Amino acid sequence: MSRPHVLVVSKPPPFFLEPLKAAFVVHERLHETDPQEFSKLAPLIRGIAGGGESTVSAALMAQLPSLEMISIMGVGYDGVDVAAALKRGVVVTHTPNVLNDEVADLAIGLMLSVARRIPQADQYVRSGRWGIEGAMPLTRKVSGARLGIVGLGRIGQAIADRAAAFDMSIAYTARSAKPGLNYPFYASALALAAEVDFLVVITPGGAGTFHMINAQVLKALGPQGYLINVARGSVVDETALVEALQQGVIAGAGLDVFEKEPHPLEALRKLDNVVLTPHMASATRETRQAMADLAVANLQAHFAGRPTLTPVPECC
Ligand code: NAP
Ligand code: 8YV
Repeated sequence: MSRPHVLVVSKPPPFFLEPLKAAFVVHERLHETDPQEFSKLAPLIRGIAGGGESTVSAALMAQLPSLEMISIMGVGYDGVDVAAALKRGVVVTHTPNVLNDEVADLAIGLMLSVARRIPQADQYVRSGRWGIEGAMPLTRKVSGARLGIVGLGRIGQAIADRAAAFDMSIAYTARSAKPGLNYPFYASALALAAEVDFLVVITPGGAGTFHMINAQVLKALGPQGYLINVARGSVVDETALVEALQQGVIAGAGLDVFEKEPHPLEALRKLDNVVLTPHMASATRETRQAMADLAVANLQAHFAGRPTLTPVPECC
């Protein structure tokens, strides 16, 4: 049987691209690189493969009459118009769970980095300031502090598990309370922010969470409070965040994601009370390999007539 044609909409790492090429006829970003050729081949394309930050619009899907499935290498799929896909019976898959540890590790890493000023301490030693000025100013204790988690899903729970080992008290907000989990639930990010020292954001992006962390929430977090965002840039009003950081409304922020990637606001990049990482929470060789394997396995299952392993839930 002939190999199914798959349009790749991201710039995939070799360990994702190579198995795709072995199993399918791959068209790498043909819709962008050669629209004329793309319109000729579009009727043949049965699958789309992309990453967590990929955009798969209803307009793109409309050009693909044979499209059957979209496989995302990432747990977030806010760039995919899932409603449009499901409406025409296109299956959408993602890669949940295999990256929980990695993203939770980075959330804790950012929390420690910003509170203990690890990047600044590194610079202090490298630049020779230690030898000239003596000890660095004191930093902020993390162990035993109050942690608020915005989004207690798969990754949120992995963050809570790690924070428990730091003797942190844990509270959370989500769309609904989790009866099986013994942490206090707050009905909103605003109510939660007022009660914690560290607010970690780990919800999906998209319309439902757009600018959920706004000026009011930051004010509630307060001048001793830290914001950590490992979710999506869209969840935080970045302009309000910059203002809060500049004016001491909050103490600091650790950010892996930004409203405009890969070009975060210059004002944010200039601040001393932030630690910034380039959307790399899942980016270890081990975890990206596991994500790629799952994304390929989903495509293979579908085209072999089997159910996919990790379809996105139909509800959200
Ligand atoms: P998940 O298991 O679906 O958990 C999402 C959590 O967010 C759930 O607790 C959910 O509440 C909550 N939530 C959803 N919409 C909400 C809203 N409007 N208000 C309040 N809470 C809301 O997802 P996950 O696997 O933990 O992943 C979470 C997200 O992390 C991904 O979607 C992705 O955007 C991001 N992420 C980022 C990176 C990175 O590289 N920085 C890597 C991986 C993932 P309910 O439980 O009540 O539904
Ligand atoms: C990756 C992510 O940046 O899983 C997600 O939602 O944001 C990250 O793991 C990306 O998806 C890699 O393709």
